[in-house]
Formats: sequence, C-alpha cells, structure tokens
Amino acid sequence: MKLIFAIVQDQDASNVIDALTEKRFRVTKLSSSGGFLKAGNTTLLMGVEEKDMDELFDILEENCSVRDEATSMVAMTSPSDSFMPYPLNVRVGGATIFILDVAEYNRY
Ligand code: 2BA
Repeated sequence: MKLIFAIVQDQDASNVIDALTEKRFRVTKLSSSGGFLKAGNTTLLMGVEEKDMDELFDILEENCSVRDEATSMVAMTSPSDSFMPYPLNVRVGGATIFILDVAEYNRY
C-alpha cells in the first residue's frame, strides 16, 4: 500500500473529492496553505493499493487545473530602505503529489 499526499487548489478540492469517493477511494481532506503564496490550498491524504494508483492519478489529472495567479512581492529598495511592491505571476500546478510506502495499515 502507498500513502499519497496531493496538494490541490481549493477551487478543485470539492470536485476531485467527489470523483474519488464515487470510485470508492478513501480520502482525508486537510486545510493547508502554500509557503510561497501564503494562500489556502487543500492537502488530500489517501491510502491506496498500488494496483489502483493509475486510476487515482487519472482522477486527479482530470479534476485539477493549472492556473496562473497574480500576486505581488515586496522588495526592499536601498538606500532609503523603503518597501516597494512589484507584480509577479506564478503558475500554480493542478496537483503536487508525494508518494510514500506504508509499513502497516489498520482500521478498527
Ligand atoms: P505555494 O508554496 O504557495 O506555491 C505556489 C506556486 O508558487 C508554486 O506552484 C510555484 O509556481 C511558485 N513557487 C513556489 N515556491 C517558489 C519559490 N521558492 N520561488 C519561485 N516560485 C515559487 P506549485 O509548484 O504548483 O505548488 C503549489 C503548492 O504545492 C505550493 O503552494 C505548496 O503548498 C505545495 N508544494 C509544491 N511543491 C512542494 C514541495 N516540494 N514541498 C511541499 N509543498 C509543496
């Protein structure tokens, strides 16, 4: 068994969870935030058998979209040491996925 962490955008979370549970995958939803944008995102925690992983990744790919986000970073200007915001576009992925081996899985 593998443990999958998938970080997805909040806008996609509801659809992807519905699609996963419809196919009988078990999912835990965690509210999270990205360190770079400091914006909310969703982390999905899923324990899956290796034979089912391709189906799970297909569902993530179908339901998670790449989006361009406009944000502003702050730069310090010298010599006055004042802070200047400047616009920045970042491409946020549909899903960032981590796959871990599971030593043991029990449900009581
Ligand atoms: P954030 O950290 O808010 O990052 C949002 C997007 O900003 C990233 O999209 C990437 O395009 C850009 N970005 C992130 N860190 C950057 C940096 N140090 N310099 C320049 N640009 C940067 P994604 O790569 O698709 O990541 C989406 C979210 O997935 C991230 O939100 C974070 O919550 C998570 N994530 C991505 N890679 C991760 C990793 N290696 N470890 C832990 N979490 C990760």
